[in-house]
Amino acid sequence: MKKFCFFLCGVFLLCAAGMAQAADAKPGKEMLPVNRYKLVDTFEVKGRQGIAVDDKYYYVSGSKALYKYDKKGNLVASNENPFEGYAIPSNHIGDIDVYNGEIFVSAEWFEDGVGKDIQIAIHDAQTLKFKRTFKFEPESGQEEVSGICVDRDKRTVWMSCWAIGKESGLLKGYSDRYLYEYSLDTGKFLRKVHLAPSPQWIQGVYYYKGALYVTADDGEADDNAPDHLYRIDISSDVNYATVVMEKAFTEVKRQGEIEGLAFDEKAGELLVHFNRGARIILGMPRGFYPDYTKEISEIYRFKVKPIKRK
Ligand SMILES: [Ca+2]
Ligand SMILES: [Ca+2]
Repeated sequence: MKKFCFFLCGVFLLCAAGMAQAADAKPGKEMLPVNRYKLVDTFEVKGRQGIAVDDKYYYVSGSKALYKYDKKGNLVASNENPFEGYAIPSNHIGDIDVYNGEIFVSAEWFEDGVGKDIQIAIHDAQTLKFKRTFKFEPESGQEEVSGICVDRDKRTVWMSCWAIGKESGLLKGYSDRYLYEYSLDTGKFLRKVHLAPSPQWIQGVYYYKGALYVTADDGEADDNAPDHLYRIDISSDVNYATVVMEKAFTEVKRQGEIEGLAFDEKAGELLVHFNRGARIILGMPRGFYPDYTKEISEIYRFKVKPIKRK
């Protein structure tokens, strides 16, 4: 009995020491934000989905349209019939990217929170017209697409997912837990990366300086809760990745729906697309909040400043 008591005391002391150590432990550098983001300004756009940027222009996607703005915010081109030439009917465009004169469009048929028939379409950045298709691999298991981006260093294409599809039989209303990677040159599906933890309602994905960044519409507008930017380390070739919260968007004019994102490397800016004013149910606008008679879509520009840590 005595021996057993000593054993219990020993176990208790070991646990207490372990807990004290855990309480003292500080998160490693890799679990902290790498940048500060200072709001520069905002400008209103047509289109409620995504944002892409090259040296001269901003590109904005609506659910059924593509728009092009100069860097002063003037509309210079639009394509309000973007699905012309698509092989399968489509009614929804998510976040977009532009690379080497081509716009990468993630498209699908989207209804009441469920997506199907994912298509990756490449549009000409000059005319905004459909140019060619980038093959989607159904074996990847991806059932919905909310955003697409190009990893300029590794020459791969990444896709994000907003919700788990109806087919999976899993809990609807949560983001898929994966990001999906393809070869830019061959179009071959390479891997899916499991996110830990997985942000809820991912709206866009962008590659910037060795990491992926995703925007998540995880703040409930009715509770005035902010949405977030997360950073994902994809430097190794494994099929899982750690997710770090990079920023909470507390400075928006009214909490609403975060959408796509892009980094303007030349200007050193983060661009984030936000919608406000409309009530969103299952990913679709249904009526307005008081004081709003229409939904307002805006691009927020933030100056990016790297945080120096020892
Ligand atoms: Ca979206
Ligand atoms: Ca939100």
